[in-house]
Amino acid sequence: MQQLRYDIRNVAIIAHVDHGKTTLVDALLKQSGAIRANQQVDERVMDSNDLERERGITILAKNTSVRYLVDAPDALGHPTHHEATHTASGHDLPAAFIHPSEVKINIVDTPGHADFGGEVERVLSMVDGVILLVDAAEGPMPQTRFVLRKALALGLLPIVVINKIDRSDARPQEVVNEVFDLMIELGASDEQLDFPILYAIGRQGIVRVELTDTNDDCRALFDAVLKRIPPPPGMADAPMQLLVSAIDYNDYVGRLGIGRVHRGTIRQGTDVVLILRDGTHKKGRVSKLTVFEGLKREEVESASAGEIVAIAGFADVEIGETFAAADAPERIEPIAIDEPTVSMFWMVNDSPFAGTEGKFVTSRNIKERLDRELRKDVALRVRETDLPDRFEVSGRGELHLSILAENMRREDFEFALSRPQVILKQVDGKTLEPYEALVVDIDEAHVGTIMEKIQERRGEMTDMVNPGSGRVRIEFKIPTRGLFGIRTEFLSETRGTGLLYHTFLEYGPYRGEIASRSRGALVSKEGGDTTAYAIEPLQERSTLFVDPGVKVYGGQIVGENSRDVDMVVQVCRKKHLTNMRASSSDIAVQLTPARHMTLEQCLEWMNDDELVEVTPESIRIRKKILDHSQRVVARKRSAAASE
Ligand SMILES: Nc1nc2c(ncn2[C@@H]2O[C@H](COP(=O)(O)OP(=O)(O)OP(=O)(O)O)[C@@H](O)[C@H]2O)c(=O)[nH]1
Ligand SMILES: [Mg+2]
Repeated sequence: MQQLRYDIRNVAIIAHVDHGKTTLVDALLKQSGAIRANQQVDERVMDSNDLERERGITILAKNTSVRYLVDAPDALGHPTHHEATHTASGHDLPAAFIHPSEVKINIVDTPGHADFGGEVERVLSMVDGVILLVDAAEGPMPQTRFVLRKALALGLLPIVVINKIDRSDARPQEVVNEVFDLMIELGASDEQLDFPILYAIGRQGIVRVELTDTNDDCRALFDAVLKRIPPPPGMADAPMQLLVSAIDYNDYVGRLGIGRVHRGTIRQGTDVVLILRDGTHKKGRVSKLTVFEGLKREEVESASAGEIVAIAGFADVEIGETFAAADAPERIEPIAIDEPTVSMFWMVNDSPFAGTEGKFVTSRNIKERLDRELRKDVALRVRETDLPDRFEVSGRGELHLSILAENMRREDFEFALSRPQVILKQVDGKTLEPYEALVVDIDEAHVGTIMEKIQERRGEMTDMVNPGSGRVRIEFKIPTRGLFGIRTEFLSETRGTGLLYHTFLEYGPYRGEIASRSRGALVSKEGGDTTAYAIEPLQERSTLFVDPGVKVYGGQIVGENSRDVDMVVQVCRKKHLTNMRASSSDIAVQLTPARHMTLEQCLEWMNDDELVEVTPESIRIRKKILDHSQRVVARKRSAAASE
C-alpha cells in the first residue's frame, strides 16, 4: 500500500423524522459513483437492518462516504485550499482512488425520530459540519430544533437544505425564514448564521442553489460541503488520539471501534493503548484498519487526523473509550449525552406459558443481552434491582425501549415488560418530571376535540398556526406522561389524517395525576382454547384481542371493555352438544376480526397493574396478579392506601 494524501470533509445529515435524509444519501452515493449506474441496490440503502426496512425509519446512525471530483477548483472560490489541507493532514489510500482534485466526503446518516436522538449526539463528535434538511412544507419540527441545538452547541457549521420542494404544499421561502429564526433562537454564532441555503428534491437527486435553477443533479450540495465545511483539523504529526463513537461487528475480525482520528496517525499492525472510561489503560495491537468507501470498507495501512476509521483487534472496545499512542496516552472526554426520561422493568417471564416459545429466558440471558446493548447504545441505562429476575431499563422514549424489545424477540428471547414510567427528579425538595414539545398537524374540523384531549392530559398550548389551507398546526408543552397512549387516540379522533410529533424539552414541576386508559380490560377467567361460541356474545360490548382456537391462560387480557372497568370473562366455553343443529350453528357464528396489537401498541395500551409478555411467537398482555380474587384484594388495598 502506497502512502498518498487526499482531502477530506466529515459531515452528518440531520433532520426531523422523514424529512428525507436517507433518500438524499442514496442520491449522493449514486451521483458520486459509489453506487454504479447498473448496480441494483434497495431504496434507502443505508437503512440496512430489518426493523429499519420494515418501519421505513432510520434507527441507528451509519457511516458512508463519497468521492467528489473537483474539476474546477477555482469555481469553489479558493483555489489554494487543496494545498492547504494537504499540508495539514496526510492520508494514504490505495492508488486507484486517487485523483489530483478528488475530495473524500465522509457522511453520517442519522435517525430523525426523537427516541433515537442519542444516536445523533453520539456521532456529532466525528464531523466538522452538518447538512440540516428541512421539509419544504412542514418546516422546522421538534426534532429539527433538538438536532440543530446539539450541532450548534458543538460549534459545527450548518448547510441548510430545504428538501421536497416538489411537494404541492411546499412553501420554501417561508421555511427559510423559519429556519433563520430558529437559528437565532438557538443562539447560533455569526459564522453559523451565515449558512448557505439550498433547495432539493432528494428523491430525484436534485439540489439547487436557486429555486429557479433547472439542474438535475446534486453538485450544488457537494460544492457547498467543500466550500462551507472546514477540513478536519490537522496535527498529523501529533501523538495519535481517537475517540470511539460507534461500534460494529465483523465475522472475520470481530468487534470494531469506529471513530475519527482526532490527531496523529494510526497504523495497522502497531501497538496502541485503549483508555477505558474509568481511566484504565489496555495495551493492544491494531490488527486491521479500514476506512469507509461508499457502501464498503477498504483496508488501509494508516490513516491520519481527520479520517474516520474502523479498528479491529480490541475485543471489548466500547463507545466513549480513547485509542491513543502507546508512548503518549491521553484521553479524549466523550460528548455528554442527554439522560434518559423513560424507564421500564425487563423481567423474566413467569406466565403459565413461560419458556414454551423462547430460547433465551433466564435472568442471566436477559442481563447479558442488555449489557451487550449498553455497549453500543449510549442513551440506554440498565440498573439491577433488589430482585434478581428484573432489571430497570431506561431510555429516551417508548419507541427507544420497544425497538430493543422487538430486536430481542427476534433473537429468540422471551421476557415480560412493565408499563413505561417517566423518570422523576428531585431538585431542591421538589419533584420534577420530563416535558415534551408536542406538535400536531390536523384538519381544522378536529381542532376542538384534539385541544380538549391534550388539555385533559395536561398539555398547554404554546403556539397555533392556521395558514388558512384547512390544516392547522398547534404546539404544546406537555408532561411526557401525558403522551403515553396518545397516539392511538389521536389517530382515531383524526381518522388517521393527523400528524403528531414530540421531542423532549426540559424537566419541570410534577403535574399530578393524569388519567390513563379510559377503558377496562377483559380478563380471561381460566386457561384453555378460545371458542367462537364464547367470544361471540362478548364482541357486542368489547373489542377482542384473541381469535377463536388460541391458547390463553387465566388472568390473560383477551380484549378491551367498552366501559372503564375490568371484567372477568369466559372465552373458552364450549357449547353443550345437545343436538346436531346446535353444533352446526356454532360454526356459522359471525366474528369481527380480533385486534392484534404491535408491541408498541401494547405498551401504550397497558396499565400499571399489567404486564406485556414478549416471546418470539407472541405478544400477550396479562394482569400482574393472575388470580382473580387476589387481584381484587390487592386493588382494594392500594385504593385504600392512596386515600
Ligand atoms: N415529495 C418528496 N418526498 C421525498 C423526497 N425525499 C424523500 N422523500 C420521501 O420522504 C420519506 C422519508 O424519506 P427518508 O429518506 O426515509 O427520510 P429520513 O429523514 O431518512 O427519515 P428518518 O431517518 O426515519 O428520520 C420517504 O417516503 C421518501 O420517499 C423529496 O424530495 N420529495
Ligand atoms: Mg433515515
